[in-house]
Amino acid sequence: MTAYVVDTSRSPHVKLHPVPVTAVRYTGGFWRHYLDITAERSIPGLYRLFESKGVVDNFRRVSGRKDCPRRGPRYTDSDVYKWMEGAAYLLAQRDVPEVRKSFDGVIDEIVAAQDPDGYLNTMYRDPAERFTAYDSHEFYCSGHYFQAALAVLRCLGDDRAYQSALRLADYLDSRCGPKGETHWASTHPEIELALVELYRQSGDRKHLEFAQLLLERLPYETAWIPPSSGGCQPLPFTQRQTLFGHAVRNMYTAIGATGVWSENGDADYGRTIRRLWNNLVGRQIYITGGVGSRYSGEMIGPDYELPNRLAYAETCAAIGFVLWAHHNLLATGEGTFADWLEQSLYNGVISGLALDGETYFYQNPLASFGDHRRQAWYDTTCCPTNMVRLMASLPAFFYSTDAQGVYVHLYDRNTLDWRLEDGTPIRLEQKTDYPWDGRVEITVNPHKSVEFTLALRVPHWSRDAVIRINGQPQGNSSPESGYLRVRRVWSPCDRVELELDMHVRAMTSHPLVINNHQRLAVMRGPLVYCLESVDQPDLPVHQLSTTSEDIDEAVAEGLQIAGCGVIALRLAGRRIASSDRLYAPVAERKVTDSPVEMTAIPYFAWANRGVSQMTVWVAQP
Ligand code: FUB
Ligand code: ZN
Repeated sequence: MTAYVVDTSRSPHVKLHPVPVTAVRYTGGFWRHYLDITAERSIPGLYRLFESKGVVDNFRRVSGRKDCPRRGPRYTDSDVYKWMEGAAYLLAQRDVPEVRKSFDGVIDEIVAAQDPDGYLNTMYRDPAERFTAYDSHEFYCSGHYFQAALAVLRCLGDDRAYQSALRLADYLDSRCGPKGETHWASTHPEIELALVELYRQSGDRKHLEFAQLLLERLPYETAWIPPSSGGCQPLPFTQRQTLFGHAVRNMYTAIGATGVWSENGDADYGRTIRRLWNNLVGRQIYITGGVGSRYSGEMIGPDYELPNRLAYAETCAAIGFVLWAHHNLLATGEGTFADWLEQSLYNGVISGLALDGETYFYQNPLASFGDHRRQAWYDTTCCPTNMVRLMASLPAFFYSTDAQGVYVHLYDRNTLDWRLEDGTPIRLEQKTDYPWDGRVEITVNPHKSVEFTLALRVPHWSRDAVIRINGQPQGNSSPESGYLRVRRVWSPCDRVELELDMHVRAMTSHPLVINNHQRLAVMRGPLVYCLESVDQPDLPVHQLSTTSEDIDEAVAEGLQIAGCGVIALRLAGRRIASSDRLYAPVAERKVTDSPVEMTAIPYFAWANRGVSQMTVWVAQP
């Protein structure tokens, strides 16, 4: 069994093949911190909360092991499944006895709650209730169960959940699939992407056909959820012109569609995926990689509607975007997908998790007046459980292979132990202080000399990239589709040095993003920066301005935030002040700004030092 998160290793219409989560071992660096807090705090902590909130008891109630009322929203089974998926990735990498115990127990509780006909859901207990309730989330929960079961099988070789997932899939297919009599649509998508992955494991084409059917089937009118109330557009996937409506549902739909495209190469799917992606990254996404501008309907709004303080930007939506980017990257091999994956991951995703791993954001606004803080638990706790499964599976996102060699998509300290596609074993050792520093050193260690291509991603923001091999600068090679490709005979201990340009960038928005009119944001490498009140105690962050010249002169300096070292930026600016009248004719307005020094910190690290105000977009004078 190979511990793949997404197994495109035999998909006919993909450019890149995945590496398993167990092939990459962190040796320090940025992401090891996230794996550590996930292992030590988030995963065990969430399980304890599940028990105290009765979420696992829901399964015990169904199996008759406990007499108790059902608790939590109708989709809360999915939280246990996402936790189980994350725990499987974690346990494949390290032993955490408390997690192992809960994990073994919870699989047993879930399997015991499955009905003899294969149906599994703790909410709808009377068979007559199945596939009748408005926005029931039965497919959504089932999809998360399939994903969890695959992770348990692939990471740990334990097939208890997988066998039960196959029984559930058979049941759903016989009732609601192409030959079933129940027309039940996937109003909260998720099952589509999971069915594609189930097909990849089982080889049974019916799972893929069911996924495609659900991407094209619409609910009956009475079951329709309008976008403004948390639904997607009333159109089959390939007829959608832009992403509009519930952000998470749209992201999961899109991942399922890329999965179908990767398997059958359907050109309509390919065109739609590109159209929707281009519009999303060209007109609808936050600079943080957050997705979803409106609280109402938790939705992606129209083009250029990107409020800052009222951004919804649900953590699950950013995670969904990262997963979609990853699927698109595997399908196409194009670096732009890895660039966006990285931008969202380092900003709008991990802002969702406190640096101590104990609390989570549900919404990730780009400005706050001090009214936004992370919580350990939400009644709808989709974001925390999504976060832990992503953090535990992240090692699988760093590298992939094709017939020519190995791709390096993300930079951090780690070791890859894997093989070329002809079976030759290969080890890469990465050393870097990325994202704080743009120097990356990779030691290539094949067992014996072997020719292959090493493709190193050069992010779009790096104006220059210098590459040296065994100390020798390489000529003017420019990146192709985002990657510098070095083909040679590699020998044990060959050393590659890559230097990315980490200059501080002053960023603007398209002028139609009216909330950011006359405002600048600061980026360095993949990181978006923000001003947080904690760092400028005497200055109100919403009354500061800066210029692109000030940003060009910003000075990087180390800062500790909640015990974690980050690079902060010291930059010059102004405190906005004016003659007192709220409204005045233009000619009478006197502006009396005074110069100040301010400190910007990485956006992901805000709200870790108590209640604070914050802004990403800073006024220009
Ligand atoms: O409906 C299940 C989850 O709850 C959605 O994915 C989130 O947006 C939240 O509404
Ligand atoms: Zn969520």
